[in-house]
Amino acid sequence: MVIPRENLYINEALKMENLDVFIINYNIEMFSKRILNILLILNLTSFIISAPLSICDDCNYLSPQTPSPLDDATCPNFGGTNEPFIDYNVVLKTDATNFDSVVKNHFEILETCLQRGRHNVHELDFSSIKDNNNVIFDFSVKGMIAGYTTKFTKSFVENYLSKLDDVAIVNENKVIEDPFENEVVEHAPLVRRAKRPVDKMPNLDRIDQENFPLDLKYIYPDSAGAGVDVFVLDTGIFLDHEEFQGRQGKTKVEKTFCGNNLDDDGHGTMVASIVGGKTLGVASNANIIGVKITGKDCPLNTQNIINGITYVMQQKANNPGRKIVINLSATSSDFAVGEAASKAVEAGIHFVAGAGNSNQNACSFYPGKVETVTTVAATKITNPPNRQDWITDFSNYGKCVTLFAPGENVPIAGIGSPSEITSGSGTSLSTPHVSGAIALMLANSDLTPEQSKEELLKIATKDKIQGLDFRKTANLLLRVPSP
Ligand SMILES: [Ca+2]
Repeated sequence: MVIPRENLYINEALKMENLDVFIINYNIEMFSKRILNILLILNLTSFIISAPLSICDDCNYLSPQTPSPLDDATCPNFGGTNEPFIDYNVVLKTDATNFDSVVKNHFEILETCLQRGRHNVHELDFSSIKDNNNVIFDFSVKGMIAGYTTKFTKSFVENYLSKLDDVAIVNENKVIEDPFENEVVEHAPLVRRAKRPVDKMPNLDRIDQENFPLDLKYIYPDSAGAGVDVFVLDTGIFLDHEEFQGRQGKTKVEKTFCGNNLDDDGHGTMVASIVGGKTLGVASNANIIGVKITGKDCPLNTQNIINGITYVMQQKANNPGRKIVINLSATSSDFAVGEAASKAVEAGIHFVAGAGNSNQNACSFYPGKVETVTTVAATKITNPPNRQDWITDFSNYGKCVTLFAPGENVPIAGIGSPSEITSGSGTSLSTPHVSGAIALMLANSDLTPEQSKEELLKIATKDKIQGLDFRKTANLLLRVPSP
């Protein structure tokens, strides 16, 4: 028999010698709890703290377990002077109803207490900042995401900031070691599509047909991604390259979080050339918009990935009608990157991310782990006469992978000269195939991110990829929409 909880309480009480005292305490305790509930509903927690309630011995539950949002009466102690200040990325807990008030309260107190200037990173000219120590880098986008990067001591974060009700994530800003690890770029020049047989580009040839043999054609809708903006969050783009000249779609580097907007690394240029290069690209009429988040002298860190993502969200907020795809070929272990990506998708941005190149479970990396993000692993196409699709040796795998696209020996634009074409391998190169494919879809539709992902899965080539026995992954290979 199940004894109702209240009865059990009373039965136990009956065993006690001083029944009256117990019942009185019990009633006062219940009364106090009710008062507490009412106060919590009214958000009058300051009253609880100041009101002397000594009517019971164990009143711990009356003290809020976490501090309420930054108290504007007194500035918190930001930590001892001996402790180093470290950069943290903070994402606030907001929803549609409380966005403005959370942002206002939190930032006002930060600015007042820290005596630091707050700058909107999406409008900020970073070269104008002389002293990072005294800046709050605000990456909020109204109604979509609220957060910032600034310096705190570790003990302040652990003991105070991380416990605030309005803080969703506070993670140390870490440099991502070797963000494009294991990627190989060959410097043996290839010949351009216009001047050579298509059999030198099996990657494009493969993604428009189900079965081998390759038909030496790459067939796609005539609109070729026109009117769609693919933001390439990367190292910038070598705009003088012939792949980006004379296209219908425009190519530009619109924003940099890393000094000048030149691609001194080559990674962004090769990714952009697969998205929409004139001869090498999947969607040769799409607009390609570079956002530089890393470069030779600018190591990739969480902050810059978030800055890049939220920058694109701001563009979507400015013009909700824009059809926007984000291509992020880098991975991070920081949940904050996943949160930013998730919010971007909620804002209507189609988000395509690389699975990573470490032959591990893709679920270990953000933003690929985020369910609404389209996460791309890499295949290779074996040589004739026995052509097959295989998962590459380096590709990450597992249930967080949405689908595969070619990612080994892919022809790409180089930064050595305006005509340099080389080849490269990595999920960084399979990812832009999918970004281009989504641009092809969006040029002729108004699909939501959820719908474009569904459509990708629907039209994908099924069960052709070899080598998945020990790296269980959905056997789906990119197929671009038919004309
Ligand atoms: Ca073909």
